[in-house]
Amino acid sequence: MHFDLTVIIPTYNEEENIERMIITVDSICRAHDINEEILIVDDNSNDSTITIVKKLMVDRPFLHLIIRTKNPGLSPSLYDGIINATADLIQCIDCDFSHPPEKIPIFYHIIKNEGYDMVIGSRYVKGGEVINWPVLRRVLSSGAALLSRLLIPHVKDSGSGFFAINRHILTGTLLSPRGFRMGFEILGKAHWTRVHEIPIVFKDREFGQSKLKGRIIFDFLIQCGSIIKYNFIVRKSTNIIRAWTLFLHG
Ligand SMILES: Nc1nc2c(ncn2[C@@H]2O[C@H](COP(=O)(O)OP(=O)(O)OP(=O)(O)O)[C@@H](O)[C@H]2O)c(=O)[nH]1
Ligand SMILES: [Mg+2]
Repeated sequence: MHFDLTVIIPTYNEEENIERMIITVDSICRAHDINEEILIVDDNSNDSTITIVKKLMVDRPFLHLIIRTKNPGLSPSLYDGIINATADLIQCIDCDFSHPPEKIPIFYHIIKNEGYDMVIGSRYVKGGEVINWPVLRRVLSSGAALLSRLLIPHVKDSGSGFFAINRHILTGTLLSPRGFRMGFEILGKAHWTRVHEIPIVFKDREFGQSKLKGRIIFDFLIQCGSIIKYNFIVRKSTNIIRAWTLFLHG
């Protein structure tokens, strides 16, 4: 079956959000004539997320489910979703409505028709913002965004989980997904030439629990080291230099 776009939704215990998210994404794609695959990548949730998805799959041939039992984590789940996606164009979106699903057709249009390799929903470009976040989350997220800009300076929000890619940029790339920042891993290592950011308003989740843990900071620092090594020691990529060139030359 041919799909125009694979929408990957990573889940862990999202029983309050999953049904509404699947129905919302599908109705938005239908309204814009996008023939989408929805791929749920679940880390073996112990609530009723998997049961709900299986029930919805009965009359939705575009809805697919991967249940993971090893190496849990958000980035490893997104990576599994990407390598199992049916379409060449791939959209990642959180399940908790923090990312506005109504923007999916904009990502799709830019990546399909304007030749961009990656489109990022950014909280830190003009028009983007974060609402309802506690001060500590704001400080940590802004700090990580600043540190990320030391490596990939032309992208303001490389940590966003709301992004779309053309899968061709991953050919021949060795990713080491860990932590929460899969987009940053792709920016640091994959073969992109053109990246675009669009503003998004990021809302804190209304339902369900956060899975963010303290070790996410540790994972991020390891990831920065891995991207530096990939660029300057293993020399499999020149993305850091390219990003700085793009930044300095506007
Ligand atoms: N498969 C999988 N999905 C995860 C994991 N951790 C989080 N997710 C999903 O990834 C998305 C983002 O996780 P969140 O817990 O919302 O993280 P966050 O947005 O940084 O934090 P809050 O919005 O405060 O909860 C959600 O759809 C989660 O269900 C994980 O370990 N495995
Ligand atoms: Mg969230």
